[in-house]
Amino acid sequence: MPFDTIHEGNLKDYLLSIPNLFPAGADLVIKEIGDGNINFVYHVQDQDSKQSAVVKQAKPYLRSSGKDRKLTTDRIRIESEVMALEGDFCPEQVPKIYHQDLDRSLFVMEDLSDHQIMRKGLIERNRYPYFPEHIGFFMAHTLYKTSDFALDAKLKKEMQARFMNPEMCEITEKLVFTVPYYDDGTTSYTPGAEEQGRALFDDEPLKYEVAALKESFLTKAQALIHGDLHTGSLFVTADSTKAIDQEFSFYGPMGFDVGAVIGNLVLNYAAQEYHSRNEQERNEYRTYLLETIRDVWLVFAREFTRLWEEDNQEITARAEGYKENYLDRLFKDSLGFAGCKMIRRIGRAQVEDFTSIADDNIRAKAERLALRLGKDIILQRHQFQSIEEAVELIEETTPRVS
Ligand code: SR1
Ligand code: MG
Repeated sequence: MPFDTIHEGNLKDYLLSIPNLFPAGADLVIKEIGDGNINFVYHVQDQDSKQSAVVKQAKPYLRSSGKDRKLTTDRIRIESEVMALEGDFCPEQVPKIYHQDLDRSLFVMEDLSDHQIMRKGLIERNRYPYFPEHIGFFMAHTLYKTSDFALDAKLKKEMQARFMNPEMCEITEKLVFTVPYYDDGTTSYTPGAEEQGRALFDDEPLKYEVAALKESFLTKAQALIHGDLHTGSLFVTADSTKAIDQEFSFYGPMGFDVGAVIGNLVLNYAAQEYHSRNEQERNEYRTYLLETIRDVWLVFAREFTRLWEEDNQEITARAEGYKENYLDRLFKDSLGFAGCKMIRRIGRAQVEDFTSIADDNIRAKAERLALRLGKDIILQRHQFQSIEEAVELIEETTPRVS
């Protein structure tokens, strides 16, 4: 069966032909559940045993743009291999993989229906007390353990070659670092946020900083990064966190993952302009988000430091002050990328935190706040000595945006 013939109608026979996946003759009910831009995702459940799984298939094009927008199916190999590797480091933080079929560009994984996409959970103002521990641990282990500090330099370069991901990187290079700052006529803004959005095209100090951050994304092969670790790529419950959607993974700057998590928490902070029902609720939830941002960084830095001290293969990394300097640069990179990840979501590639805002005036105010915070974080990050200083900037700037 050629891979492009897989669809809701014939997936059942395909799945039943895979040994040890479902019981022979199982009564499988299949539903397409994917609402992402890129791939096709199906939920499968055996009606008798209630056993379930999720199938993800990459077609040779971008789902949201149709067959004319070609896109390599190698992304499914990268996603499933990175997910498996991350599962070796952090088994609690990724879905289990049951089956991989690269001829059909698909894999079958654990069903996480008992989890919720974190972006939706934050919109509902849910709290996730274990999230900083989970995500800080996940990022420290996946990033450190694929870096030159943990791997032999030749093995690391082999990994780098295995996870080259030029077509997916190109999407990020364009949408995160270029489109928001260079008018190509494709970006439209919410009325009321247009002036601030378009002002980016002429903001030379900001464009200078973003150029340096893009250079870092293009050239800094520090670790095998997730590459798209926003709150829509995280499945959560009150006490569980799982990272999905590793299709953008490649050897890049560690701060891009840390920044994605921080930046998307700040986006939700801005969108609480609407999602909180009154000022007290807004203040309380925003305080929770800021504490979460602080703890994400602190747990990440603690765990990364512990891994470095326990096992660093790179003898030159023992030079006095080098570890502290590395972490400081990583901190500032993370903040810079956080700002870029915020700004890119206002205008072209929008997210539900804002699209779900029914009142145009409030949405515009929330978007102006997101743009301002993204810009200030990028420009001021060099001065920050601690995550608390970045959090203070967010707190102080918020009332100034009307
Ligand atoms: C065309 S894909 C748009 C965005 O969705 C993904 O989650 C990535 O963030 C990508 O930039
Ligand atoms: Mg995705």
